[in-house]
Amino acid sequence: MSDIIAAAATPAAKSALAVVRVSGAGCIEMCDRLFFPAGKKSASSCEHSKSVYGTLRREDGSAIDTCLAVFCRAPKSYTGEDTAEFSCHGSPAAVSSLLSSLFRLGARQAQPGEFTKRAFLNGKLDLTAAEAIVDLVDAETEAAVKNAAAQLTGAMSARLKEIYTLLIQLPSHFSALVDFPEDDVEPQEISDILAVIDRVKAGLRALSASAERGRIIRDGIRAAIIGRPNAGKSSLLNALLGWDRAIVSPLAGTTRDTIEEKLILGGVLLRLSDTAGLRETSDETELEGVSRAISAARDAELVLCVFDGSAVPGPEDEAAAEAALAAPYQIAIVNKSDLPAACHTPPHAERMKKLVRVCALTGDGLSELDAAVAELFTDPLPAAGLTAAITNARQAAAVNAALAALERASDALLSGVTPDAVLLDIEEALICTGQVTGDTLRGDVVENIFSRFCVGK
Ligand SMILES: Nc1nc2c(ncn2[C@@H]2O[C@H](COP(=O)(O)OP(=O)(O)OP(=O)(O)O)[C@@H](O)[C@H]2O)c(=O)[nH]1
Ligand SMILES: [Mg+2]
Repeated sequence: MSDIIAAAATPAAKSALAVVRVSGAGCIEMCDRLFFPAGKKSASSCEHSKSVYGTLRREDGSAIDTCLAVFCRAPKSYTGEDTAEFSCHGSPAAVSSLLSSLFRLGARQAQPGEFTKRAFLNGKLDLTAAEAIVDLVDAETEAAVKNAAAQLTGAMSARLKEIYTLLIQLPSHFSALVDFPEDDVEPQEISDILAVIDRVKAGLRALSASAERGRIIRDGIRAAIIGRPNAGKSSLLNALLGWDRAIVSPLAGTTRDTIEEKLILGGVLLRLSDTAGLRETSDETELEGVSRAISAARDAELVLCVFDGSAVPGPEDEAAAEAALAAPYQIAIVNKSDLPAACHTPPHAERMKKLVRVCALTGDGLSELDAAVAELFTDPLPAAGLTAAITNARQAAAVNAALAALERASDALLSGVTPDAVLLDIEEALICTGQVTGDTLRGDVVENIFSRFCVGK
C-alpha cells in the first residue's frame, strides 16, 4: 500500500486560486482532522467527487483558509487511490500552512510527477497519455495543444493497441508451425504471417514518420532572416511580432547581434533570428555580426531571405541567396513592395521553395508569408490516418526498434529460417511496442520519466 502524499499543484505565487492535492489510502479520513465542511459532519462523509465548501483549520482550531474541496474514493480518482483536492485562495503562505498541517498529520511531500506515476501504476492511463500531460503543460501553439490533447485522450494508445493486438496473435501461429515437421509447413501459413507483419510494419512506419512532425510541434523550427543590409530584415521581424523588437534605421548595417524571438507563423512555432546584413566590411563589430548571421543561417531549418525589391540586386544578394539555399527550406521575400520595383525576380529565386512579395512597413503580403510557411510545413498526419504524432525520442526509439525487429522477422521468414528463430524477433517487437505504452518498461526508466514532471502533477 502506498503512503499519503501531498503537494501544491499550482505555482508558489500570489494568485486567484491555489490547488493542493493529497493522495493515498486513508487520506480522506486524515482530512477529517483539518477540513470542516459547511453543513456536513466530516470530510469522510462528503459525497464522492462532489465539490464541498468548508474551512481548513490547524490542530489548535485556528482557521487557515476557506476553500472548495473534492474527495474521491479509490479506484475512481485521478491516481486510482483515495484523493482530496483543495481549491484555496491563492496565498503562498496559506498553502504552506495547509501543507505543514498535512505533513504533521502524516502525509509526506509528493515527488515530481508522483500523482501521475501512481495513476500510471494503477492503470489509469498509459505512458503515452502520461507524457502527453507534460506536452500539454509545455505546449506553446495550438498545434501542440491539439497533439497533446489527442494523445491524452488515447489517440496514440488506441493505435498502439491495434498494433499490439495484431502482433500478439503471431506467436500462436508460430507454435503451430514449430510443432510440425518442416515439410508440413503450408506456404499459405507463412504468407498469412507475412501479411500480418506487413500490416504492423505499416502502422509502425506511420508512427515513426510522425516523429518529425512531433518534433516540429513540440520544439518549433529554427529560422533565420538574412539578406543584404537595409533590405528590411529587422522591419520584417518587427512586423511579424507586432512590436518594435529590433532597431530599424535607414543606415545600412544597423543590426549587429542576432536577435532571437519566438513567434507563430503558418501555425508553426518559429525560433526566429534577425541577423546583421551580409556585406564585405572592415568594421570589426559588423564583421562579427556578419559571421553570426552566416552561422544562424547554417543552423536554421528555414531561412527567410529578404531582398530589397526597390534596389537592383548585387553581390550581397547573391551571397544571401547562396546561404539560404544551403538550408533545407527557404523563402525568398521581396520587400518594399510599396516602392517602384527594381528587382522583379531576386537571384536564385527559382531554386527557393517559395517567393512572396511583402511590405514590412504596411504589413502587405504577410498573410501570404504565413500561408507559405503553412504550406511548407503541412501537417502530414491526416494523410497517414493519424490524429497524433509521437513527440519524444523515447517513444520514437521504441517504435523504431519494434520496426527493426519486424524487418528482421520478415527477412528471416522469406529466407526460410526456422519459425522458432523468427519468433524471437516477434517477441522483441512486442516488448518494444509495450515500451511505448509503458507495459513492458523497467521500473527505473518509469521513475526517470516521471521525475521530469512538475511537483504536484
Ligand atoms: N518603403 C519601405 N521601406 C522599408 C520597408 N521595410 C523597411 N524599410 C526601410 O528600410 C530601412 C532599413 O530597414 P531595416 O529593417 O533596418 O533593414 P535591415 O535589413 O534590418 O538592415 P540592417 O540591420 O542594416 O542589415 C529603414 O529605413 C526602413 O524603414 C518597406 O517595406 N518599404
Ligand atoms: Mg536590421
